Amino acid sequence: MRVAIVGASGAVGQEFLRVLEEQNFPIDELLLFGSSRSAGRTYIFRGKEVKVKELCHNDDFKGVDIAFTSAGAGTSKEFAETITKHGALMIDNSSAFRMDDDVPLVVPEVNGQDAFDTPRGIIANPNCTTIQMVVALKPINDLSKITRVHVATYQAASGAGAAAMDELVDQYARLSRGEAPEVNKFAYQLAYNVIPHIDVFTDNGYTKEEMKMFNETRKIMHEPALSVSAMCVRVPVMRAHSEAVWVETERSISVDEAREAFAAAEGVVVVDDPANKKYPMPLDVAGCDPVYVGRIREDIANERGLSFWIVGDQIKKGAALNAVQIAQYLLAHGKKFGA
Ligand code: 11C
Repeated sequence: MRVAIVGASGAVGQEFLRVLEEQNFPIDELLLFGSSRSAGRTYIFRGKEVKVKELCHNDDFKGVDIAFTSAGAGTSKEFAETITKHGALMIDNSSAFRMDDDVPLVVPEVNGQDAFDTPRGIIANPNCTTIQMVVALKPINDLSKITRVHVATYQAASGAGAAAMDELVDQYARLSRGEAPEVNKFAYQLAYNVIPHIDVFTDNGYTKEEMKMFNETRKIMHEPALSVSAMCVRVPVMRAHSEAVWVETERSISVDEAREAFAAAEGVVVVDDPANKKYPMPLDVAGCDPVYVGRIREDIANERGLSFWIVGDQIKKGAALNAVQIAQYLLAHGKKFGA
């Protein structure tokens, strides 16, 4: 199997290298692509150096079976044809094609089967906040249809990329020296702050990030009428997103029932023992694969409501791992590559 990573030098690109190794993904040859700036850099994969090639409009993707792309929506749009024209399956981490009817938007634990319907040779990986939320919504929705979701997010710097993570570290360092922090990647200083603004604002007062949670959740869960109201907030955390979630279901679900369903759900780990101060936190979850759920309780403001707290590593399950799991799902369910 020939596998390519596009955007190899970015935070998600680097995570692809780690996840493909960790998952022992079947690869005969790995190709790395990036911008002219990152071309020529080398990275180690399974003990061997691999050099980054510049992404160009040529035939470099001939013979590639799967291309994991994470270089921004503009690059994905510009290079989709170049990447897929010889038959490579593009698993795209950007927002470029997520809401296109002829591109499946996939979280394997929820709608893995959709990954087989790829008329354009493209599968979209959802937004990180959506991925971790739908993994947790699925077992509840299986008990009783969810009619409404409210969610407040606490999103790490990693969501804005490697340079943003560096900026957060640098802001704390400068402030500790009594210097003014540099602000480039966020709207304001993030160190010692929270910023209720991720991506751009849309006409309805929600941000694009919040509308992604609304639209993507409906598409992945095949629930076109589901209401999802999100408030997305950037917090000075390095690399795992947290979410406070309130759901309303058609019938009321007890906490015990919910806890049992979460515990049995694929990709979910329950950490819920408040008496012993046990609940998921980003510091503990960074670098881990599952979505962690805790603080499971009845919503005292809604008799058919449940509330819980979820934490997932944004670069792993929120990005690279989910994309690799899509490919693993296809392989496990009979898709042939390189035939
Ligand atoms: C963030 N969720 O935390 C965003 C990053 O649509 O893939 C991912 C943006 C996307 O800033």
